[in-house]
Amino acid sequence: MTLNLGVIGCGAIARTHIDRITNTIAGGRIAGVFDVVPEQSKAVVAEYGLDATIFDSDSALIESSDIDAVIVTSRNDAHVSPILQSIAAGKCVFTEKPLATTAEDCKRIVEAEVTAGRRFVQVGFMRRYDPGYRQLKEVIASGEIGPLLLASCRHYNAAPATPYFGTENVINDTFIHEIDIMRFLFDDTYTSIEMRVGRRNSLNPIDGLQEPQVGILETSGGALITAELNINCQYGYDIACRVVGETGTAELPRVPVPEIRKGNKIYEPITSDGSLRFLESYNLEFQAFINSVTRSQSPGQPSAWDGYVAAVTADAAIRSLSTGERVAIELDATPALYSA
Ligand code: NAD
Ligand code: ISE
Repeated sequence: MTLNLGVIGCGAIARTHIDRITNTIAGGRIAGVFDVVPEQSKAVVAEYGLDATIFDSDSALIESSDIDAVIVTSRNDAHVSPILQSIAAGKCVFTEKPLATTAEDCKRIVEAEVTAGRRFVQVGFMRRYDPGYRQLKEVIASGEIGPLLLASCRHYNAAPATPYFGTENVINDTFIHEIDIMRFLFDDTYTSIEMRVGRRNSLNPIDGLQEPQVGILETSGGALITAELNINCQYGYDIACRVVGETGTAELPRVPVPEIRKGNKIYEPITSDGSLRFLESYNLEFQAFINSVTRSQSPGQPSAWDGYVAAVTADAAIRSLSTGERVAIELDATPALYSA
């Protein structure tokens, strides 16, 4: 069986997902597309030679009997409505991160699933599928480095993802990846977060965008996780993570690239394109989504609950940025739907 997928939001990341579903992974095809800018929908159909309907609204796509499941790749602040509509229509939905830009909106999605009595949503925290992070998780779970004490993360982008990137987006668009993956690695909840802003990079092109930022997360077990968020680093898409246990440390493996020797230098190239850095992770997360939905199962992890927890943490981080203080993180009790 081939799963007929409908894409809502046909921008940069949608193109990469349409490409992987059409040309790389198995079991799905793009059967419909919608974008508020009609030229965007037309362009992806032409670029990828799709046999797909161009819908004139997200509702028409979601309700169409030709669409089995939905992919939401619109901008961050446009995710909630198509996700809620998909749940109401009884269709599974893969949404890019963040689930929504506030915890309040994420909670509406969680409540819709709880009322429906099943999970429909998979959130695009693709690092959970990254082979490097998976290896790190295995090292931690094996007990080889002992109980975790500390972690440090680097999340650098060569330049901001959009011309309208704001100070809060450093948290709810960028840092949100570490917020999710470190909770996954530590297998623990967060109790507090503190944010600081560093000296402005003179090459930062956006007025009012306050970064680089540093975040300090504390887990309920008392471990501390620091993250450097630097989205004007100029030189490439650079992700690093080191965890420190009681008897040793473990680091995210570097991406294997050729070592170049030239002009009295030895160096390794680094891409500025995040969709290349995490290529395999995106392929694996989509294959997991397609496989589970095809088998009439709820989609795989990360769930809407994971999206909600990340948003509660991001909201607290944004409050810390404005108050300059450490902010406590408080979660609702986990509904039974997400505890398995
Ligand atoms: P983009 O600006 O290139 O594309 C967004 C598209 O959404 C545009 O074509 C826009 O016209 C369309 N759009 C806006 N509002 C819409 C609406 N209400 N309904 C339908 N379409 C609408 O942005 P992008 O870089 O492709 O990012 C899209 C999403 O993917 C964001 O949520 C972003 O956070 C996420 N993303 C995730 C990763 C990752 O690593 N997982 C990487 C990049 C982007
Ligand atoms: C973008 O939306 C992503 O999700 C990338 O992985 C991240 O590095 C970048 O900062 C975001 O803008």
